[in-house]
Formats: sequence, C-alpha cells, structure tokens
Amino acid sequence: MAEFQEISKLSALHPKPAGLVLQYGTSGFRTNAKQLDHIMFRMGLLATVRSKKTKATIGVMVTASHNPEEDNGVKLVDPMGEMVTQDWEEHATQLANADQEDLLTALKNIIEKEAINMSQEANVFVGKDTRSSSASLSQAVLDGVSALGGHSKDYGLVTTPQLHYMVCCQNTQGKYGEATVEGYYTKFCQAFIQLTKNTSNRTDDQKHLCLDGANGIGALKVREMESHLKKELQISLNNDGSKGRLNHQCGADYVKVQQKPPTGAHRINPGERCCSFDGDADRIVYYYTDSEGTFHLLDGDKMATLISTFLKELLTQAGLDLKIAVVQTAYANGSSTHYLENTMKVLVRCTKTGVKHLHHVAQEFDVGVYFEANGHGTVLFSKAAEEKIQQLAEDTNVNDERKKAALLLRNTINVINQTVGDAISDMLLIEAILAIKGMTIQQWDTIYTDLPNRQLKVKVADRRVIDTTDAERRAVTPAGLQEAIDNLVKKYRQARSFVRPSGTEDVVRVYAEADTQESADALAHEVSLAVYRLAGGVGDEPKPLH
Ligand code: G16
Repeated sequence: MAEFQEISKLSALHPKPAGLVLQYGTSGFRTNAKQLDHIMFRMGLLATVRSKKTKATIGVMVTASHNPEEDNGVKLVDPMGEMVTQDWEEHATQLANADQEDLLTALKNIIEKEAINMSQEANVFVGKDTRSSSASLSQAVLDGVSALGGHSKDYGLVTTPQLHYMVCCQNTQGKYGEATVEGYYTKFCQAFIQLTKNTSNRTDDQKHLCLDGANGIGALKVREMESHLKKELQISLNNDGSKGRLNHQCGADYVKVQQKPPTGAHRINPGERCCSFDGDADRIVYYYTDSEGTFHLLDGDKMATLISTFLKELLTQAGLDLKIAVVQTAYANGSSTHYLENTMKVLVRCTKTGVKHLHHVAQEFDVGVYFEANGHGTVLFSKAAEEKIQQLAEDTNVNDERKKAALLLRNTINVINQTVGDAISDMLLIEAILAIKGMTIQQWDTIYTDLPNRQLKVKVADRRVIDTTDAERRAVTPAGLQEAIDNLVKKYRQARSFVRPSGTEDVVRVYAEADTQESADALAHEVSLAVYRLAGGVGDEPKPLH
C-alpha cells in the first residue's frame, strides 16, 4: 500500500533511540521531551488507525501536565471525549517500543488484529500545552497522521479538557456544543451565569477569586474566557506564564503535595478564596489561609463532597429517584470517605489511580461524582438521568420547588465538562455552588476535618518491582513490603499507608495518614525507608521530615 511506503520514509525522520522502552502510563506516555519525537509520530499513526476503527474523530494532546517543564507526554482521546480504552493502550505500547525496522510490522499487526478497513476516512484533532517542546512534538503527531493519509485539525494551544470537549462535540454533531474554543467558553460560561443569576445577594467579595495558573495553558485560557463571565466571576490571575516556570513551586500538584500556597502569587489575605490549576488545566485545588496564617487545603475529596451534597439535595427537592455515587482512589482522605458513607449516606467506590478508572466506574450510576484527591475529577450523568431532569424542567404541572430544583440541575449539567476532569469547568461549578448556597470557603472547609496526611516519593532502580492489588491499597511485591507497612501502620492511631509505582514519573509514591501531622510524617518516612530497602532504592536513604 502506498501509505506504508510513506510511513517508512517519514518514520526515518522520527527515529526511535535504540534500546528505549516506554510504557503507556497513568494517562499516556510521559518522560523527558528529548525522548519523545518518535512516540509522537507513532501516536499520530495510532490515532489515525483508531479513527478508522471507530469511524470517528480521535484526539491527541501533547502535554506532560503536572510534570516539570523539561518533560512532555501524550494523551489519547477516544470518540466521546474519554481516555482511550485499555486494549488500545497496549497497542500504543507495542507501537511505541517497536524497533525502527519493525515499525511497519507492528502497525500491520494492529491493523490486522482490529480488522481495520484502511480505506475508511480518518480524522484526528491535535492540541498542545505551553511547553517549549510541544510545538515540534505536536508537529510529529501531525506528520504521523498525514503519513497514513488521515485528516487532522491542529487546535494549537488548548487545555487538555478543551481538546476532550472538541472531540466529543465533533462526534456528537454539535449536540454537546460547538467544537471551537469559543463554543467551549459560551457553553460553560452561559451555564455559570444561569446558575448564579438568582443569587443577587452575592457581594463583590464573593465574586472574587484568586487563581494560580501554574504558568501554564490554563492561565492563557482563563484570560481568553474572562469576557464571557460578564464580571459574575472576577479572577485575579497569578502565575500567568509571563515570568515564572511551568509548575515550578506553583500549580495544583505543588499545592496539594506540599500543603502550602504557591509562590509567585500575591500576598493572600486571610480568608481569601484561592485555587490552583495544574499544567494542562485538568486538575484544580482550592485553599485559603486563616487569620492565624494557617493554610487550609480543599482538595478533590472536599470538592466531591460539596458537589455530591449539592446534587443530592437538588435530586431530593426535585423528587427524582436517581442513584448517586462518589468514586475515589486510595488517596482519598479517610475522613472524606467516612463522611460520605456515614453522614451523607452516599455510596462510595474506590478504584486504581487514573481518571480513566474512575470515569468507567462513575458511568455505572445515574449520577457519578468522581474525584481524585489531587483535584482531578468531574460528574457524569446517565442519559436516562439527563432525560428525567430535562422532562421535569419542562413540565408545567409541577410545584415551584421541584421545578426550581430541576432547572438548577439542568444548568448544573451544562456547567460540567462530562468528558474528563476539567479545572475551568470544575472552578465554575464550585463557584456556582458556593454562590447558590451562600457559603464561604471556611464554611465549606468545616464539612469535615481531613486526617493529617503526607505524600512522599522514593527513587528506586525499577519501580515495576512494586505490584499492587485491592485498588492499589496493598503491595503484592516485593516480598515483605506489605508486611513491613502493616507493622508500621500498627504503631500509629487512625493510621493508613500504601505505596504504588507512579504512572507519570519515575518514582514510587508513598501515602500515609494518621491522627496527627507528626505521626503522618513519621509513618510516611518509615514506609519510604521500607520501600528504599526492599524495592531497590537508589541515591541517599530517605531522611526524616523533621
Ligand atoms: C495524571 C492522571 C491522574 C493521576 C496523576 C498522577 O494526571 O490523569 O489521574 O492522578 O497523573 O498519577 P501517578 O500517581 O500515576 O503519577 P495529570 O494531571 O498529571 O495528567
């Protein structure tokens, strides 16, 4: 076939470094940008084949999200805007790791296995973040698409969730919205304005939000969006990319893991409502400092709690019997799970890390609220649930309370990006809920009190020696590690700890929580030492935190 000759020729321009092996991780390939040119070309090929298979538009986003500036990565987006399926992750790994001379064979194997009709048209949407390496890497994706004769549309600089949205809009013939950045702002900002329009006692203070843009794409896009908000939300933008480095001592991951405000932000006034995006604006965390200067973090768990409480109340007021559930990961603070299950009486499910896992579980419910503690999440409404809400909102024979609740639910659906966790859409949703409930960030914070916790990273020679089970809450290998963790946990009150290999960085992650910060820190350090000793730690032994 003519296109295969073209691939041979063009792939030589994107050669694979000999011996380099990369795995499709938590949300795609991710490593130092210098090692990724061949991966991008090959993911262009794969996305084209996937498009032919699904007879739909596929998305490819060039980003390494929360990683440092020098890294880059790629996320593949399936037709409804969700992450690519697991069997295609395996195809991606095979194609990525095929030696240069075996690339065509690897590609043909996928085409054969998936029974692809190569005469089918293919469409691929491509987006990129603000990293300096993203321009040439996204060009490599476009080269891969054209090598197989596919059509591509280059959206240039967009947030990851914006690209997910575009793909979904395109494949649903505009039913989800218009597949343009303008269409995105119009859809979500209009819903926000509708939601907040009857909260007339909202003061200017309540309309003001301080945002840390992580010096990334989210900052650029919030600037672009601002006029659509018609001053109903006034954003003081810090870390807008004009001077600081991407994700450097700022952004959602830094704030969550370090449990402190970002640098580069203006001096935060006591009680001021603040939030941070991550590098590709698919995560958000909120925070404030109190009058004593103590920092308070409101992470994905607190957002899931606020959102699910709000939705549950509205469903009750609307008289709709719809099943709502919250999906979390092992990182969810024990207090949040306890509150959701015992006070709110909401069904809680736990999955492995990675929004792709949470998304699929959330799809099993009428209303599935899913959030990782790191601030990555959204809400999914089943088609049946959306229809019931829509019918009630249009019904002229229902009482005012039910009608009002149905209208609020309908606008809430419209402010949510259901394709994937989206910092911009989540921010608008949280801001709307706080406005409707007349709630301050302090009041939101007191819904429950987090157990003190600590996250650490340990460098090992090969993080794949750690295998886990039970939604990553227990380590199966290396031998003796889980036993060591169990014995350490027993020393502390209300304690819990687990370890897992990261799917985005070359480290092992350690999580610990306990009744005091000192205990959580000590436990995290002791578990880190166990990982270092039993899983082949490299470099210096982890040092105590205090
Ligand atoms: C990605 C995933 C998230 C995950 C995070 C960290 O986020 O989309 O679901 O929680 O990586 O994963 P890990 O602990 O495996 O490194 P992002 O925002 O970096 O794309």
